[in-house]
Amino acid sequence: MEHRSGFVSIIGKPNVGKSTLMNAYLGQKVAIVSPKPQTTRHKIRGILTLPNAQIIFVDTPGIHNPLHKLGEYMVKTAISAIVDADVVVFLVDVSQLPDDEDRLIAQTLKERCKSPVILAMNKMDLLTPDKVKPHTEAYLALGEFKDWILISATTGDNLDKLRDIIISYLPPGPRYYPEDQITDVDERFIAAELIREKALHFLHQEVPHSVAVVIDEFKDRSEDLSYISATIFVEKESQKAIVIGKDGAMLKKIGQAARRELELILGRKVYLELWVKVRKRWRKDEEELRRLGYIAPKV
Ligand SMILES: Nc1nc2c(ncn2[C@@H]2O[C@H](COP(=O)(O)OP(=O)(O)OP(=O)(O)O)[C@@H](O)[C@H]2O)c(=O)[nH]1
Ligand SMILES: [Mg+2]
Repeated sequence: MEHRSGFVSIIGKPNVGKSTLMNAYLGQKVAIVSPKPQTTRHKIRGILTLPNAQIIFVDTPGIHNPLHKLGEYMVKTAISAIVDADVVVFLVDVSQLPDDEDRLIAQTLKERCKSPVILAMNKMDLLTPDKVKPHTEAYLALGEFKDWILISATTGDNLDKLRDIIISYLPPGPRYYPEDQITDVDERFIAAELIREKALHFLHQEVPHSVAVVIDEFKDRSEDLSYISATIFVEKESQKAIVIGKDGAMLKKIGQAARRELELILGRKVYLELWVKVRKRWRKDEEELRRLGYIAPKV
């Protein structure tokens, strides 16, 4: 069979499992995951190389009604991934009925997407039998889809079938990336994201959403030891106190968890130093956003 390749954007509202799905296909955590919505903030490519095809997945921020400039950046980023895609996977949480955000995305796809759209109904492991029919029908009514399937990104159910459907809609093409490359992001990005993931995990309410992480220094001290210094930015002094915790206990927890996982991913020892700083209302400030690495694509 002819070799196929292309960009497959995973589009959906926050928290439906887009990053979990991409990681499942790659067999490795490339994009961070959390039970809190609006975890992913950037486009992240994950490359799946098979004998007959190369799928370049593009994980995207959840599309939502933005409340601040960071949210606007995230939605623009996701929409730019719709425009650039060869195939779009519209991911929904089938354990719930569609809501306004799902309808907004379906409408956006209708207006802006020229490529085939596959509806993937995720979290089927949470779907009770009585809800299968009403829920699948409600999602199918949202738009025109080339194909649709029920999946579970966490149990792996039907992921092979979805992969084959995706490949059947990819154009013929070469391998764009070497077969051993699984992402386009570098170790600095992964380190910053993992620190943010642990902050999301340990912090609550508004605090995790106010966190941005910047790597200040990333040096290989020897073949088996890296030195990483990073700053966690928050929006208020009160949040800074929470992130540091009593006698630095919270910062220590975040640092230890991040270091452990970084060592696994990088395959070497990591010396991690964390700092906490306040950048007042950075999520609402264009200039601050740019400084923190959120540079909006044109769409
Ligand atoms: N039960 C169940 N949980 C899932 C499934 N897929 C993802 N999850 C969980 O759903 C939550 C959100 O997953 P993410 O992958 O971070 O969701 P996302 O769509 O990338 O979210 P944003 O980045 O915020 O847009 C996590 O707690 C996942 O473990 C699934 O198939 N079944
Ligand atoms: Mg995500």
